[in-house]
Amino acid sequence: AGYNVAILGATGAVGTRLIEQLSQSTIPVKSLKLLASARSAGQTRTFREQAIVIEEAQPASFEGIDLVLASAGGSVSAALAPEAVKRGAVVVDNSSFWRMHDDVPLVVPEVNEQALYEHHGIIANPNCSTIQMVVALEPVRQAYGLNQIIVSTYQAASGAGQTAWNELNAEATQHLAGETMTADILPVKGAQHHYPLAFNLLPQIDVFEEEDYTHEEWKMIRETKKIMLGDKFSKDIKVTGTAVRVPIGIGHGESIYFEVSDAEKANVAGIRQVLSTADGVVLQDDPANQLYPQPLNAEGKRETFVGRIRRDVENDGSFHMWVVADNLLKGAAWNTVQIAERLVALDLVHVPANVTIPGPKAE
Ligand code: A2P
Ligand code: 11C
Repeated sequence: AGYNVAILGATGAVGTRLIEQLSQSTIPVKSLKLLASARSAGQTRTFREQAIVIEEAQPASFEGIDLVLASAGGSVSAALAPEAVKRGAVVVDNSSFWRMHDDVPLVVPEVNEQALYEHHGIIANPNCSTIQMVVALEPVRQAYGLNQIIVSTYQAASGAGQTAWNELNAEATQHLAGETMTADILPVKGAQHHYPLAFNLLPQIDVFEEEDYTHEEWKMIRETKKIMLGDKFSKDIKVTGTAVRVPIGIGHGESIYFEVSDAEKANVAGIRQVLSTADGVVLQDDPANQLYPQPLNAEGKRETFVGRIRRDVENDGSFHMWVVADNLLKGAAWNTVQIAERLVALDLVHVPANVTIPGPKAE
């Protein structure tokens, strides 16, 4: 009994944690295949005390595989996820490539697990900053309704991958040694200009798109609507925000302003009560004792931490909160493995007969 599992992108910042989270999960793993680029083929990684040799990912790698956990970037997922599905594997994908496809559920188990029943072989894991926001806000929406969300993010360097995180550390060392900081990656690979992140803040995550919003900001808008409302263009909740890169390694922070629908019923004590029992949430909200979420304390944890809940003193029915999570765990590897655990529990680890396998189509 058990599943033949493959991890695609097994050497990356997220892939490394996929191996770890899978080893700690309840999923019965019959065999595990570790896939990456040709550059890593031949290296080994350990899973449940067993050494596994990394192989170069190719379409044929997915023969006999039941479940793929992927985090190798959009272009790799675009090419290889349909190849895996064709061979009968269900793919849980971390890249942004499939998220907005109509046949691809975009899932945060605490919020919209039921969307898993609609899968056609590929399930998308949302963007890290979206995941922690909807984990914190869905219980509020269930209790009081939501009209509007305005978020400002404080995002760690590891969100942009291991190389960006290395760049931040190198810049900090350079600066403290009195040297000029060199930047080649952030704010985004391939951009015309690169700026140091150390001792700095960069109000640009990913490329600029329509209305001068960045791709990260559009992701937070569209993904939030798809996850909470099932429609990426819904107007039922207004969502907007500003995404900022901050000079830390792990742990995204978010300052969230939200307006509830039922202003008469909602108050701070009620919101705290709702969040104190919400799935996947840890309430850390005690100003008198200086208790509030911090990235250093969230690192390595699966939960989303919420604090600084308070009313907006000018707008009735509006509130503020501060939300922190480990972007590589709840934001990526843990949410992916959690989706896989739910697929196993619901007996959904099979490609339904007669479905259209999603063809490559940009998000
Ligand atoms: P590799 O280490 O062999 O390049 P990160 O997001 O931290 O940069 O990690 C990206 C992951 O995607 C790595 O595991 C990387 O493997 C993998 N990857 C990159 N290109 C390919 C490819 N063409 N085929 C398979 N895996 C790839
Ligand atoms: C960041 N949120 O922090 C991005 C990384 O769509 O999965 C996640 C990219 C994604 O840079």
